[in-house]
Amino acid sequence: MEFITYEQDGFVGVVTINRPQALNALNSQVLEELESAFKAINLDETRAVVLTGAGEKSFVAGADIGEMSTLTKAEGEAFGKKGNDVFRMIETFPIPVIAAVNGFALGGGCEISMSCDIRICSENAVFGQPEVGLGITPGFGGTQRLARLVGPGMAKQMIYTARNIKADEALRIGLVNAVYPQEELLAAAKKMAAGIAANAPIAVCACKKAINDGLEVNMDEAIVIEEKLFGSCFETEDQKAGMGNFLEKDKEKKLKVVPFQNK
Ligand code: CO8
Repeated sequence: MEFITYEQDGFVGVVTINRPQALNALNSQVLEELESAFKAINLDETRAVVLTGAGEKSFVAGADIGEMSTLTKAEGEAFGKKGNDVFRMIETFPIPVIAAVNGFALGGGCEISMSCDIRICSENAVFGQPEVGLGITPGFGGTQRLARLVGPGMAKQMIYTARNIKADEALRIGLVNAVYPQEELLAAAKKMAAGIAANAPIAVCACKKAINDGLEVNMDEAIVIEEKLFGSCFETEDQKAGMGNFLEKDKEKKLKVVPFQNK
C-alpha cells in the first residue's frame, strides 16, 4: 500500500494514514487502502486498533479538495458514499478503534475520528468542519456523528460557522477524552488499547455492539439488545475463567485471555 502502514504490537494493531505531503488528506486511493487495511486485520491476533496520521502536524486535513473540486453532483454523492462506507466499517469494526489525533482533524479528518470508538489528541490538535466555507456540507457523516457526540447545538455551531477548535475546547465539549503532549500521544493510545486488550475479548466486543446498536433504537429495544449480548457471554471460556478466578479468590490470577470464539 502506498498511503497506509500497519504495525502489530502484541494484541494491538496500529493503522497509520501516511500521506504527509498532503497532510494525510483522504483521496479515493487512501479510502480504498484504509478499507483494505482494516479488512486485513487478523481478529484472532488483534483486540484493539489505534488509528493515527503520519507526521507531527496533521492527523487528516480532510477529504482531498483537489480531487473533489471537479466532481459532478452524482460523483460527489458517490464520493460521499465511498467515505461513508469506509467510516461505517470502522465504526462497526468488531473490536474497539482508538483515534490518536496528532494534529489537524478537519472535515473528513474530524469525521473519521468520530467513526472511531474513542478519541484522544495531541496538544496541537485542531478540529473543525470547514465544509460550508468550501460550498459543501460535511459528507462523511459529520452532520450525524458530531450532533450525536457533542449535542445538536454545539454541532450546529461548529458546522454553520466552520470555526476550528483547539484541543482544549475539544476536550471541554467531549469531542475527545484526553489531551497529551505530541510525543506522548501514540504511547498513550497504545497503552489504552493494550489495557482494553487485556480484558475478556468476547465481552469487550459485545459491549461495543451493545452501545452502538443500542444508540440507534429506543430504550425498550436497547435493553433487549443488551440482554442478548449479556447472555451470549455465558458459557464462554472468558466468562468461566473470569468468574472462576474471582470465586477462587486467587488475587495473583489475571483474567485468562483466550482467542475469539464468537466472531
Ligand atoms: N486536500 C488536499 N490537499 C490538502 C488538503 C486537503 N484537504 N489539506 C492540505 N492539503 C495539502 C496542501 O494543498 C499542501 O499541498 P502543497 O504543498 O502541494 O501545496 C499541503 O497539504 C500542505 O498544506 P498547507 O500548505 O495548506 O499547510 P498549512 O500549514 O499552511 O495549512 C491547513 C494547514 C490549515 C490544514 C490547510 O492545509 C487547510 O486549510 N487544509 C484544508 C482543510 C479543509 O478545508 N479540510 C476539509 C476538506 S472538505 C472535507 O473534508 C469534506 C469531507 C466530506 C467529503 C464528502 C464528499 C462529497
